[in-house]
Order: sequence, then structure tokens, then C-alpha cells
Amino acid sequence: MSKLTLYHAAPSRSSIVHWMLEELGEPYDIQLVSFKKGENRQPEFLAINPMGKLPTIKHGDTVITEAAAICTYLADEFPKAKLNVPIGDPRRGVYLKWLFFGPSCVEPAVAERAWPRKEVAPRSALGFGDFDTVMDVLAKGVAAAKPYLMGQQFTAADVIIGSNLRWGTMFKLIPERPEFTAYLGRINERPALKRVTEKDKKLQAEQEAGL
Ligand SMILES: N[C@@H](CCC(=O)N[C@@H](CS)C(=O)NCC(=O)O)C(=O)O
Repeated sequence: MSKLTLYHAAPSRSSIVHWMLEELGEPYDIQLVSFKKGENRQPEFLAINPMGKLPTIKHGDTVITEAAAICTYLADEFPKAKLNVPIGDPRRGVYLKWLFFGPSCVEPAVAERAWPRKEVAPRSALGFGDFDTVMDVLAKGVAAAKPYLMGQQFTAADVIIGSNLRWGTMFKLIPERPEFTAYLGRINERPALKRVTEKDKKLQAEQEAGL
């Protein structure tokens, strides 16, 4: 089987993929990349991901970047874990909607709230529209999650939307709403997420100690 390697810094968006890999249950290696030492801007890493960003994974000779693309890829590549909604299943459209909604709507809406633009951009020109609508759509979506976005099945879409909500509420950039709290309560019970949180704490300490 082709080797899976996660290029990782804890905590960062690569923790999203770390969580996904734990859900997957396939063997993987971690290659730590230090932002502090600028390793992500070194030629060796830029040869792998010219964006100089994490997460990045290597599966055999294939390099995949962008957290949501990586989660979609892993879920489809390892269907035994049942983290995808396969082609042909009528639920796949909604599943893909949530996978794309994270990076194309939630992340830019939250980033704009954190670092407002000097000049207000027209709603129609912004892919996410506006912050309040994104939050309303998200709240309605997770309120209907029984218990997960795709129903009984936990999928890669929960890894993406769950990570966005965890990060956004932690930094108080996403408002506390009962719908978010209830969904996050269920997400935080995932054993794979608990394992990753512990592992990431150790990896962060190792990186900070310069090991
Ligand atoms: N669009 C990318 C964003 C990745 C990203 O911005 N990662 C940050 C860490 S959270 C990073 O690598 N920052 C280092 C840098 O830009 O120098 C994704 O969703 O995976």
C-alpha cells in the first residue's frame, strides 16, 4: 500500500487532516514542519507545496494540498472507513456542499470579521455573501444534523465543518449559538478527535522545545 505522510504543525489547519487520518484508521507518518524556523518557506518544502502552506499530504507519489480537498480525497480513497458519500448516492450533493462551504464561505467570512477590509466589498462580489447569512445557513445546517451533517453517518464533511466551528468559536470569531454548541458537543465526543487533540499537544510541545 502507498505510504501516507502528513506534513504537519500543531496547532494549525493541518490538525484538521490529522483528525481525518485518525478517523480513517490507516497507518500514516507525520513530518513536522516548523513555521517558527521558516521550514515551510525552504526550497525543500516549496518543492512539495509551492504555496508554502500546511496541511500537505503525500500519498505514494501524489501530493495533495488544501484541507477540504485532502479530506475529500482520503474519504474517497479509503471507502472502507465510510467517511464519504459515494458517487451515485443522492446524498452526495449535500455532502459536497458542506465540504466546499467550509473553505469557500465559513473561512473567508470569519477572516473578514477578524481582519475587516478598509473598503466594504459588495455582497454580490464576495463568494460567501455576508457573515450573518453564512452563520444562519451554518446554524440551520448543524441544527438539522442528527447527529451529523449527513445523518447517522459521520463523514469528511463533519471534519471540515466541525473544525471550522471549533476554531471559530475558540477564538470568539464565530458567535455562540445553541445550534453550534449542541453540534460541537457531539463532535468533541469523537474518540479520534480526542486522540488527535492529545497527540497535537505533545507535538506542539516538541516543536516549541525545538526537538
Ligand atoms: N487554503 C489552505 C490554507 C492553508 C493555510 O493557510 N495554512 C496555514 C496554517 S493554518 C499556513 O500554512 N500558514 C503558513 C504560511 O502561510 O506561511 C487550506 O485550506 O488548506
